[in-house]
Amino acid sequence: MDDTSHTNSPSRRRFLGGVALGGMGLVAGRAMAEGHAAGAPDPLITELQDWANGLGDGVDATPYGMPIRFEGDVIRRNVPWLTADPISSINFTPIHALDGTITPQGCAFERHHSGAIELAKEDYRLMINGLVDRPLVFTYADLERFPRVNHVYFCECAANTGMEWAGAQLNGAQFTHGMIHNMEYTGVKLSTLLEEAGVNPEGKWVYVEGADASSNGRSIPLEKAMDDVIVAFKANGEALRKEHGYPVRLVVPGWEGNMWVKWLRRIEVAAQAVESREETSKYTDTMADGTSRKWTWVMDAKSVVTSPSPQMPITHGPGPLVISGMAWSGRGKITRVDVSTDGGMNWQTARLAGEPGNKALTRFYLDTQWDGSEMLLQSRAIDETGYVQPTKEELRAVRGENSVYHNNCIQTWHVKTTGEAENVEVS
Ligand SMILES: Nc1nc2c(c(=O)[nH]1)N[C@H]1C(S)=C(S)[C@@H](COP(=O)(O)O)O[C@H]1N2
Ligand SMILES: [Mo]
Repeated sequence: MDDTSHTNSPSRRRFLGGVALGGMGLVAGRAMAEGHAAGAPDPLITELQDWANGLGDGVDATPYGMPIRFEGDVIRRNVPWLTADPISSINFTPIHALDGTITPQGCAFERHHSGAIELAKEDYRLMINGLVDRPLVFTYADLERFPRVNHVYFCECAANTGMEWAGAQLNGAQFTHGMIHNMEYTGVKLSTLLEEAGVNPEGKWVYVEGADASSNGRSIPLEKAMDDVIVAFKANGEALRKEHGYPVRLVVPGWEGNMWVKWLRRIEVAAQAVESREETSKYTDTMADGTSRKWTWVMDAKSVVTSPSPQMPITHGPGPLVISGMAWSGRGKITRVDVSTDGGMNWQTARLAGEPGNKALTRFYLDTQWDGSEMLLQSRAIDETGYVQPTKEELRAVRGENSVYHNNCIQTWHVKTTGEAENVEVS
């Protein structure tokens, strides 16, 4: 619990807006974190409460349970001005309010190009055609007869954090980093189905598309398709929700979300990538010199402090403080996460909760003591390839400010003496 991160260095960096960090003083009037150790008796302890004086709901009150009403603001949220309409739009996972690693489907972000469609299992067909020995069509029931796998993976939209390139913009981890979810998928390996169809030697790519109007057609190298891609029908133990591709979606571990085709209807084995279609050129990154980075499928290591953060202010005074966040890498496992409370001058190694998963979210904690002074809170992820999450300056130096996709830079929250937090940049 020893917090070694605070220094009084005069060279302490300034953050956007030009305000220098203040002193180290405690907040006036703030009590230490403690219960009702002394003083007036607590009626919640001494008095009989309503909920103990009558009966609760019977077992059939909610055949399918929803979160209790007190958690009613832990929901997906949209930023209306980002896109023209909610049909071809995106919303954000309330990552600031979640803990652990698994994202409940009910609040996992959605991204649709032509809306979430309703497709019954009975009407579901999956076709494999192209450069195969036997073109095949599977029903949903057919898919259930192949050997199954279970894996936890994150799915991150390539546009996650995309609004933050030019400057700190959206005030909340939900909005800056919420185009991500992490679920346990059950399904059949794509390689199992491709082997059933028999891929011809000329086959080097698969073109995958969905049953919705946009089709969201994408080309995936055969090597990846045969590696860890899953044709999934369950998430977190239950059927996929409509908005996540019911009844079947593609899971493309570690790769950008747009390749995770929902309402999967066709897989065509091809000699080349289908590039002529408009969609395949959408997810390119514009570099500082105007050229494009293309086929940047893998999501690089990234992390964010989810609490404290703008939507999760510190509501207690100085004393014990749990700093929490999540880290992930499309290249494998997270090996270390560092946390800084002074804008990246000093770093402490955070505690990883549980074994880091492969291409899955890892939860980290820094159990620290807050002295009540301002903090410039950051986290920095390192993955098993040795890759270190870059600062915003480092990333801009390579990609410029005109990029939209693949912004995996270190995020800074300015935590004030009041405990409130704000999205800022250090420079
Ligand atoms: N068929 C289909 N699949 C799709 C899309 C779509 O619009 N249609 N959107 C893609 C994009 S851009 C992303 S980021 C992910 C989001 O998955 P989710 O809605 O389950 O969060 O789905 C991908 N798969
Ligand atoms: Mo996306």
